[in-house]
Amino acid sequence: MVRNSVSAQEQILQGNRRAIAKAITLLESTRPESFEQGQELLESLLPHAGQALRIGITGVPGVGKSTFIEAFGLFLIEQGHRVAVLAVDPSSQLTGGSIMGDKTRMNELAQHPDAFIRPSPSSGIMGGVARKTRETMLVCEAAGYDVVIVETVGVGQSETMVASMVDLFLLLMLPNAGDELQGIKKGVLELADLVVVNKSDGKQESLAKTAQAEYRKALHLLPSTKTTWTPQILRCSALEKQGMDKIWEAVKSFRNALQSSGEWEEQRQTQTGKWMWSLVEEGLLTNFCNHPEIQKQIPELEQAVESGKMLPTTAARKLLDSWQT
Ligand SMILES: Nc1nc2c(ncn2[C@@H]2O[C@H](COP(=O)(O)OP(=O)(O)OP(=O)(O)O)[C@@H](O)[C@H]2O)c(=O)[nH]1
Ligand SMILES: [Mg+2]
Repeated sequence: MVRNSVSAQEQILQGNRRAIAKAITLLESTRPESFEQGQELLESLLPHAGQALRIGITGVPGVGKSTFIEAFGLFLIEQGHRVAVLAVDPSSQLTGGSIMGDKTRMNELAQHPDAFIRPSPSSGIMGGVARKTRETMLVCEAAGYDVVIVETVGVGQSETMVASMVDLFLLLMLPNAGDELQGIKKGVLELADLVVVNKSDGKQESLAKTAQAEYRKALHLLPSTKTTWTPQILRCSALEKQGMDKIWEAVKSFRNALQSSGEWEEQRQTQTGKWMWSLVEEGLLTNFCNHPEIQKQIPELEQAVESGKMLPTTAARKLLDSWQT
């Protein structure tokens, strides 16, 4: 097994796509032995990861995320980069995901030898999706992808999760500002380092300009999450592949600003620390739920709490007491 994982490591470091896909499958596996093997492989890859620029992208359904990633990804490849695209879709286990649509909208990118596209892991809980996405990101980085894009289609919780694993968070918006500001949760706007008004083409171009001005005002009123960066508002047309250069310039100024102030490294360190704690939390919870004594009590206590016969505090205390003894 050890020899196996050494050669798998080498293949991944050389950028072998099959080996990358196999590693990701191992990491997503629910079978304990595959999982162990995956973790071992991941640990051997970690020293080679961390060099990429990590970009989170979000926006309401239909804003043009897939079209944008296709245009932006191809632009980056033209500039000599290698691009990995990972999707986080908490609803994918219910709907089957938007993967089918994405395959057609990211057609050229999906087939490009310098791109790697991976749909959302379909694990039930958000914590599981977060872990798998982060691990996939690290495998891709070790394989030499120097720009990693993490796309999320959720509105709400998944954005915060993605923001906790990327360097820059990009929010795509529609040109009709009024509706949009209501559709997007305020907390999500606050996470954005870059706001890009998409579909700035044809008849919608003047609307997009108005929207740009509106968002400038709106963002002005919000607290910035970074000390050394003020969020920028740009426009583009993903469909016509216009505006990609300006967005990339903004991404690079963001990186320069944060790297020279030390905020870049600081953010990465904070994220790594939080990552450790989320693994600890996950481990504790699994351990807790697998405890035979606790498993026995859960249905009854849950029922008692839900029907109002027992206080949640009492039930939680009972469970925790059983765990500790
Ligand atoms: N006019 C115009 N249409 C666009 C642009 N970008 C995307 N579209 C169109 O908007 C629609 C939705 O685009 P998608 O890229 O699928 O949007 P999405 O955000 O990925 O949508 P979901 O995957 O459903 O969340 C498609 O019909 C696109 O052709 C653009 O820049 N201009
Ligand atoms: Mg899409």
